[in-house]
Amino acid sequence: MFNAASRTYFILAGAAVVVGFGYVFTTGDRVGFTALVFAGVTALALGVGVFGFTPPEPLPAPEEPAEPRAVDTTDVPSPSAWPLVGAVAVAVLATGLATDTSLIAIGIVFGLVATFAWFGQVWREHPSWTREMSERLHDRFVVPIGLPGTIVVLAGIGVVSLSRLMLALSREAAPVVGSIIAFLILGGFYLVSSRNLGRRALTTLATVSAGLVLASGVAGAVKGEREFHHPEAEDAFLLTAENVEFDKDELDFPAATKIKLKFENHDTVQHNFALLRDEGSEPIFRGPVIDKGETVYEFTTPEAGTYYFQCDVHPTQMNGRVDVSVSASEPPEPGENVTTTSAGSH
Ligand SMILES: [Cu+2]
Repeated sequence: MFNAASRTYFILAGAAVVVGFGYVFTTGDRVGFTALVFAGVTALALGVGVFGFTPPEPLPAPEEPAEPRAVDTTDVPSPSAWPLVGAVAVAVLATGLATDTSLIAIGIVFGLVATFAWFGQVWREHPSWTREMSERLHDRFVVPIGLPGTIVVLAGIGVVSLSRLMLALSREAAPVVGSIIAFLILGGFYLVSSRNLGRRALTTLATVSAGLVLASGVAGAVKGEREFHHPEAEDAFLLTAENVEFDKDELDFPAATKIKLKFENHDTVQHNFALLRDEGSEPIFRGPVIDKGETVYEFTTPEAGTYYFQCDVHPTQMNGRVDVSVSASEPPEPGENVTTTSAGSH
């Protein structure tokens, strides 16, 4: 029924979507856009729920007050924490869609757990539920499947979250934070094993730690990964193809040396690099043709001398001279490879 609550949710949903589109067109930031659209979809779902499940607004009171009626309360469900877990699942899923695929999986797992647990609670509260059924379910499902499954899922969430956190930290900070977390885990186990903590305290502790791990993982995923040195690109000679041209018309290689040539193709057409004795002769080394992207060619240079290089796809447009000499310098320093800065580009 249309009432104040459902109207509010529908208005919120529309506003979130409009603001989301305005936001993405002005800033180009897709993370905020996804979050706003998800907020809108959630508000829409809540609005539909309220619309479908609330009774019509009461009619104006009649002249004579009606006889008070006894209200049947047997079917009212008891309070449950599972809708809250479901909300967390939706939030994680939304963050995952905007940032990181692994978070999508975590959100889906959380959502499934919340759904089944919620249904389970409703089932157990039904009058037909007996103690005998409870024990059978416990023996045949909870202990052999539910418990190990939950442990594996929780451990997996912890591992993924921690890996996102570690990838976002700098190379210097990661071992420190890792050690602190390891000591915290050890300390936690020591507390649990040495003291007689109540079940409720343990549950609270586990929930808070899981929440912290997940939150730091989400924060790490949003922050992005630090840049890494790619060992195969280190000490490599560089050659770039753009607009059907090489960026160099002369290459200097050391003689009779195994070298790496990092080849970047910025075009949508295919290119390669081939080393020839002379124009038109059989290639000494022929690199596989690549699409847009990059590759690292590895080959051993010939004896000192002057050689020729070309792209086999465009031999007349893309070619140059290769000087192979005994005294040729080492490859240039890869200037842009910085190891420790974080890439907070999202
Ligand atoms: Cu080419």
